[in-house]
Amino acid sequence: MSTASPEHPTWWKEATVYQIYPRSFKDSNGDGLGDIPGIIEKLDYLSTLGINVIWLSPHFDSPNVDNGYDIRDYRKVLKEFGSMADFDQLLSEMKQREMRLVIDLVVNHSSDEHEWFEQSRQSKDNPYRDFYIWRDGNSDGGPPNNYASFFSGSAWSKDDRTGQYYLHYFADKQPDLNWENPSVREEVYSLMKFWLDKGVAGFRMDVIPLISKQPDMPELTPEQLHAPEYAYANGPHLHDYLQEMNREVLSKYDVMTVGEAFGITYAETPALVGRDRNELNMIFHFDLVRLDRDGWRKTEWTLPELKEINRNIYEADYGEGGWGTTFLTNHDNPRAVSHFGNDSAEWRELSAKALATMMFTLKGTPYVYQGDELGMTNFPLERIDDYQDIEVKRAWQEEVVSGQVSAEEFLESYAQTSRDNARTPMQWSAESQAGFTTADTPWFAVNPNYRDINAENQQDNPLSVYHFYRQLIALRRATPALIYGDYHDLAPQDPNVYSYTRALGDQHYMVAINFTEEEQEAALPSDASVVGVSLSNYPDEQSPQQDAQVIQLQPWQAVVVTISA
Ligand code: ISL
Ligand code: CA
Repeated sequence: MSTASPEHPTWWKEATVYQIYPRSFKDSNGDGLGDIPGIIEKLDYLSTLGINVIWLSPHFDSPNVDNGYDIRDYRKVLKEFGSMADFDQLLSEMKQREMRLVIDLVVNHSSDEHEWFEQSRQSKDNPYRDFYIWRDGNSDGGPPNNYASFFSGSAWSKDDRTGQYYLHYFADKQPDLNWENPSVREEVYSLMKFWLDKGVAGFRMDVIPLISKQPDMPELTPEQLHAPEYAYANGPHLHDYLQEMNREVLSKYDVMTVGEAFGITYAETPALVGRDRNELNMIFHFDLVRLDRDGWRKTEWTLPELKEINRNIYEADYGEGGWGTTFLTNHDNPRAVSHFGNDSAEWRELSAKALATMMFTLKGTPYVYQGDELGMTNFPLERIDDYQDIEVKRAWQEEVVSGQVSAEEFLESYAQTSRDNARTPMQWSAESQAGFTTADTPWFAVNPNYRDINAENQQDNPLSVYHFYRQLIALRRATPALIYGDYHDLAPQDPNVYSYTRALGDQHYMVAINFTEEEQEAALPSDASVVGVSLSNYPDEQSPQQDAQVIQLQPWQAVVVTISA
């Protein structure tokens, strides 16, 4: 059977990426903190799963104010994570398993303990002064304008030594680098080459749309302040910088790049990922993972809203021959099964498999966040002391301690949305501390449900979430239509079932996913019928029959079927 061959087959379009948050993945030396030798111990686990690309969250020297997204030395491995020899060992062990390593490029800002900032803050005429963004205060001595930090408070901090303010979109210990300064750009390109020459296969680029600042930095309006990323992103030189980075560095290597497109609208997307743009290969949009957010407040979401977001994303990502990503969570979001599924004992496994079916059969390169392949859930966050994340602790000060919001409302919302939900240690076994560490107190508490939910009791169970992920990864890899095929939503307004087709040449697939605890049905495209069942999260006797005109779906049932054209 001849299937149309995809126009631009590429390894990073066919890959399955697995995100590792190193401090919570595996501790090899009993200090309670994950490390690189621990990752090496688990490469076979990932290889069996079918992973061929790892995105490693920052592994660099850092004071860990924002768990490594505050880099003190871009060429040094955080000592608690191991040595450069460990990093080189990880690379070579991955190469032996035909795995590629993508690392995190965090160059919108550095740590304030970076040598560049230590120099820059010394004096106004220090050679490194313009590595960062310094401004005089306004006429009554306050900050230069009303820019807000994503971690609460002003985005400006006054430095007593020179009396000027410096810009930091995140914590005050994460000063923004001044990309208008060619020396900053040269340093970034040089550090990128340092890691690429070691054999790294690309970069995930942290908040990359923020690197070009609006030159006059106007005051923000109240609605801009509600989501300042849109005012901060897409400055006048963003594309100049990315095209220069491509010319100077990326074009010289066979690498992949994925931009964290915080603050980028759909309309601005083709300029970043269009095939002939020579900027980024793909980006993360946040509309889907944040569709039930109003600032820090949790709101409700509906399936038609989720489908509409995907429609907009596909139009934006693929309009000019670009590419995209598909993901349900990461280290900044709650666990997928708790967020979009049903993490009760009755429905957790089924809904985790259903969500995975959606992720692996939608368009774009899939990104699995560590632990979601086990159906790991949110952590029972009850008190503010349960939280570790700087974002929550600073919001608590600004919202609750200031008296604006009740502790109950704040905690009720953050328990569902907090980044900490995804940062608890990986659950490897039912042993103490889930086999993550031999230490009595890991850096962050293990989820108490680790005895039920862990890798060990799933690896030997063919019906586990882990094995269902393994089957989905294999199915996608073997099916060009699921990678390169067209996408058509069969029922955009259906509030209970997500059903769509993927087609390439004469390969026609239909995916139907029941997002409810009741039986539902999914209509096939007119005059089509079921030819075969590729995958179902229910046992065979409840899978769609051949020649079916309508697919009956059990609660949280997900099916991938081949259909007649
Ligand atoms: O949306 C957010 C702000 O409220 C956060 O999820 C996050 O700050 C944003 O998505 C940008 O994330 C990236 O940059 C941050 C770091 O804290 C995040 O971990 C990183 O993914 C600053 O480097
Ligand atoms: Ca350790």
